[in-house]
Amino acid sequence: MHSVTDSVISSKLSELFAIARNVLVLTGAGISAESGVPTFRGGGNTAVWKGMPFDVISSAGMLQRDLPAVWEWFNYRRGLLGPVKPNAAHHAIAGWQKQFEHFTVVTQNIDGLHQAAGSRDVIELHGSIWRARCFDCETRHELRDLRIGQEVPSCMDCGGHLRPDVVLFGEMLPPGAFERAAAEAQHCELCFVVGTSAVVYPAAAIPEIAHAAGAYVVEVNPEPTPLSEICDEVLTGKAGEILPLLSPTSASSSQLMRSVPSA
Ligand code: BJW
Ligand code: ZN
Repeated sequence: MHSVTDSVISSKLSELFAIARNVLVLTGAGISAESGVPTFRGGGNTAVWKGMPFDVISSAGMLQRDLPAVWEWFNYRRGLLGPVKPNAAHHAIAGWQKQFEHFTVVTQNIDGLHQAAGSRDVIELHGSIWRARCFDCETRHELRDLRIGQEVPSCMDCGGHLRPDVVLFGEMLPPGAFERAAAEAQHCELCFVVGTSAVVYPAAAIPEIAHAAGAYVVEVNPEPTPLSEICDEVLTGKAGEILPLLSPTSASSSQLMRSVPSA
């Protein structure tokens, strides 16, 4: 088991963090793990629900075959998420938006925890578990206040069937979401990749774009990922322990800095 003591922040990163004007953060399920939200992959495990791997139940095919089962799966997860609170990593990132001239949070998560921590204008690549969308008229409906039973809910505007407003495997991302994230990645100087296995595309292309455009790419994850090789720095450990160390007010940040020889 890794802990934050396995990782130290380089002087290069702390310098860049102090002077950068344009910073992008891409997050995945791992950032919410310390809030108690299960991840999909990691630690050698894959999430399974009622005997079905999540990539079967969370797929465009399942939506066609069994819409009630898809609703049951997302109702179950909304129930789990109800009492969940953002953790130190979400709060650190929300604090960073005050520090940089241009700051972008791109998330693959559908849990809304970045917004709950105070992050604004979050680019949600995979939608939100707190919204439904009408198959017929495409109207989006807030689910937080809606009582959902066992049935497939109907659209309040046209009576059509609703579906969770999330991006399932084999579906397109919300119009413009990837394009906006990719444009921000092109221009950032510093790119953090936090708590993602970096296997799902096109989201995993965001740090690749930042790297190709010359950004300093930093991964924060207890485990290596396919992206680790192209990262300029890999901080091995939990997001909730590592990210607050970068925040300017963190008392312990200076103790964890080290000098790295320049490449
Ligand atoms: C910690 C931690 C701690 C633990 N601190 N870290 C190119 C190549 C190959 C395939 C494709 C490709 N382009 C597209 C595809 C197909 C597919 C895809 O990528 N497949 C690959 C998996 C093979 N992509 C799609 O289908 C996408 N659509 C698309 O491309 O449209 C165009 C198209 C349409 C039709 C045909 C062809 C193309 C859509 C992808 C949608 C993904 N949806 C899901 C489900 C959302 C709804 C739901 O929640 O059920 O999104 S899948 C699931 O994976 C979810 C996540 O957002 C996503 C990414 O997972 P994430 O966030 O990385 O989590 P984990 O669990 O994988 O990793 C957690 C990490 O955290 C681990 O590394 C841990 O170590 C770490 N961790 N604790 C920090 N405390
Ligand atoms: Zn409708």
